[in-house]
Amino acid sequence: MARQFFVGGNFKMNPSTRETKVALVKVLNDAQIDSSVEVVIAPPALYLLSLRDILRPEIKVSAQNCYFKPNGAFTGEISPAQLVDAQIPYVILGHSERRTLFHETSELVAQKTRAAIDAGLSVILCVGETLQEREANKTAEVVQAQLKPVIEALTEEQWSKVIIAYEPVWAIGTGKVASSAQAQEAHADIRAYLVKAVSPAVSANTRIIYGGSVTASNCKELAKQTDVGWLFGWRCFPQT
Ligand code: 3PY
Repeated sequence: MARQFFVGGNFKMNPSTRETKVALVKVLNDAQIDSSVEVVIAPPALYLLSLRDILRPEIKVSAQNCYFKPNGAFTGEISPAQLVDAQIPYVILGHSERRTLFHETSELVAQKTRAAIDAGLSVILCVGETLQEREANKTAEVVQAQLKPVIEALTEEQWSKVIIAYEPVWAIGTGKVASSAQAQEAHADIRAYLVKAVSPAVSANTRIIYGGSVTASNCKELAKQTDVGWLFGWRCFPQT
């Protein structure tokens, strides 16, 4: 099965005005998009519904996070069932900003991933190592430890709903980008791990994208190596 090329945009906690949002939507709605590419943008929760309604239909909308419970007394959280009910097809889980700033463990990320997929969402699952871990040659070990609880939580069939985003922490918000060779090596290690830990079919079919300081100028080179797409952070969008 050919893996569909994926381009995602993670807005993080941006934009901060409605005018900026409107300008951004215009850019996206006017853009030339190859019909073979899946395009997904992840705005703050506040804008999910309005963007879903004003973006052209082939651009999908993703939440940036969700909880694992379907409803209840969880102030500030959104449930997978609520996202599905609002016709939001994707959620980003395990972003390094959530792992570090909000202390999300890999076990919690796995629990959320399972709940999201059970509810009917697709998940952009972020993994990646810190600079210290890379320098200690621990990239594969760290990424595998992040993936392991997810592997334990999901059935083999559920992997068709997962896109793995390899996002080295040292390349998030720093302007430092992994070289295409570094990204390719990490992606190849993830695929090799999936062969052993899940199955050869899941390894072959799962999309693995790169995120971390991707820009219009470096994305072509990254795409040549990694074959499956990228996730842009907010700073790469036109910030009018
Ligand atoms: C970045 O590019 O900074 C990201 O965090 C993408 O998710």
